[in-house]
Amino acid sequence: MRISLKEAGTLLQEAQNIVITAHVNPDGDAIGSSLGVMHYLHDLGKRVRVIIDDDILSNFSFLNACDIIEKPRIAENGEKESIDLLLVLDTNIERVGKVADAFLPAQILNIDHHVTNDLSCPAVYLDPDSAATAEIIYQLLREMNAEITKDIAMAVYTGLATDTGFFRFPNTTPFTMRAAADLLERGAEPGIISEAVEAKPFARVVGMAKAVEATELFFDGRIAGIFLDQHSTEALDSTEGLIDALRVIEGTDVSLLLKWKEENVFRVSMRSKKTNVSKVAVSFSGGGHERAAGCTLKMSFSEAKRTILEALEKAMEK
Ligand SMILES: [Mn+2]
Repeated sequence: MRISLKEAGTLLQEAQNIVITAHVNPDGDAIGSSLGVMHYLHDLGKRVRVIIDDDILSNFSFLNACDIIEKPRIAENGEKESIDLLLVLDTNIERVGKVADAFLPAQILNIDHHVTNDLSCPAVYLDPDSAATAEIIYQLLREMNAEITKDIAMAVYTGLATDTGFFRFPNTTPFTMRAAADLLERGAEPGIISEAVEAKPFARVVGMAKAVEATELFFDGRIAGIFLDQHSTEALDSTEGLIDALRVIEGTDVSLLLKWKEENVFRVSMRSKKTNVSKVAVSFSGGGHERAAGCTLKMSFSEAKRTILEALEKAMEK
């Protein structure tokens, strides 16, 4: 059921023992939003933990309390721990991994900005017009008259900045910029944040350059794609940011990254300037936003490549 921002705030205020979680493969928005709310609830004297079923990139360790993020632990007898509230951020509950099995929450509150959220949680605040979940968190904190400390400002700004490509993507609105300006006034340090978030090991920079060299163009150059089979995927320690290197190619609408995940399973990420790639992602049971979406294809490498290109060309013809 969809609820208002005020109702979401009431659920947070009423709970004492709270677990915050976000999607696996957590990005700056998932981590920044989680830590932002965590600091606020902690300042109110509540018992609050952040539990995410994945590794946290060291790029985010500059954020205060990033080191308190835990992984879920399932009790040996399978018993779930009772808590007042499970706060699910930046995804619906489908993508939180084992966190869903570890707890028995009296209430689940889902806050998200993905247009593909299926509203399956009992209480959902969904705003697909928000640039980031962090932007909703900012609104929520203002709604609750929260004191926005430097720790909160750093975390929430990180979410805003990373989901908007540092305020360049078309999801950036006047409200996003005003929120960011306000967070700067409350202590967020944009230079420190961008430097930390964008830092990459030398080997990754060189590996990415090699991957970019293998970029292929399709459909009169309107699609630019990198296709990584098992060998090429394993040669890279991360593909973070790789797809963004293709966005700048002149005449390209859709940038595409296909990478190996496991035997006959490939992960597809798409970014676009015009085409609604969330529709393409949803047609393969994925999700995301109109201009940034992803899905998983269970088939051979060559089949996956052909399948996603055909779907994209069809979507672009309209
Ligand atoms: Mn997000």
